[in-house]
Amino acid sequence: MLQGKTGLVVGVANKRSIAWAIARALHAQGMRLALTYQGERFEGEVRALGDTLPGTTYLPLDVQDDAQVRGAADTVRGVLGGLDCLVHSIAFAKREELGGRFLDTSRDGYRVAQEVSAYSLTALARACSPLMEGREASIITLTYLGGERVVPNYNVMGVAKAALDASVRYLAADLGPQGIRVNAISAGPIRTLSASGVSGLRDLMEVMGERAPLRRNVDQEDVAGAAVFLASPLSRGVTGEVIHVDAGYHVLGF
Ligand code: NAP
Ligand code: 1JT
Repeated sequence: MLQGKTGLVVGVANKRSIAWAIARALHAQGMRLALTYQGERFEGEVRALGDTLPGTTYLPLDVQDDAQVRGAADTVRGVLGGLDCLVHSIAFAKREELGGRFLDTSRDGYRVAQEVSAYSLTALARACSPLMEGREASIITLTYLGGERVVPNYNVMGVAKAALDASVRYLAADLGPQGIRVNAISAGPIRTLSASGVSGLRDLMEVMGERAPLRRNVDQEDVAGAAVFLASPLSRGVTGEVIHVDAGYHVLGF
């Protein structure tokens, strides 16, 4: 379904990363990929994973560095030519902000969560959009219910996800005329590096699995399926949307 298309996937840290499941699923449909790694610390891990997907290229990207964002787009132009798909699967907040009261969020904790988790989508979309023009391209980001409703402990990340969700709508309006679609996948809780060590996540997942309409939790492959849909022409009429891949949990009002 994605033969001859190219994709830039941002947010692979290890084999449990949602971005890694998405990369595998896009590659399985024929997409040629560029994967990014944040600093040399993660280069080996990302290359070891990516080398199982023939044709993959690698580039360093810390989204807090404008020069690296521009550099990533330049590298993609050089290596892949144009770009059909951008997957944004990154978020960051200081551990001490993911607990206690949102009321106690520090100025710096608020700034860094917004910068890495929300502003980075706009920065990447701006850098990559010239490579995406006239190709029915697709931008996909990952969000969480904590941006729409109060989820205990999610705190400053919830406010960052609310900004991310709104950014999807404004970017969809800006980039629609160039044929570029922008959508988010709202995933249910999944045990990944980011989610590990988050207090209360185990209980939250247990409750979700029992109460969600599908009576189960979701995994990385569930999310990857929706990403293939959003990357493919099957979703050509969809933009500015948040698709919930959460076993239906978000529809509950009790
Ligand atoms: P993950 O494997 O830890 O992925 C998070 C990624 O963000 C890592 O690759 C991390 O890179 C990257 N990152 C953080 N700061 C960065 C920066 N300054 N520059 C570049 N990359 C940076 O966890 P994940 O669960 O797959 O998270 C992916 C996305 O899914 C996030 O947006 C998250 O909010 C969202 N999501 C997750 C869940 C869940 O329950 N797991 C649910 C809904 C939505 P390094 O590790 O190299 O720092
Ligand atoms: C980050 C972290 C972003 C954990 C994340 C995330 N997006 C989803 N999760 C999982 C999660 C986290 C909490 C939660 C429910 C789900 C941690 C590092 C920073 C970025 O609370 C109930 C806290």
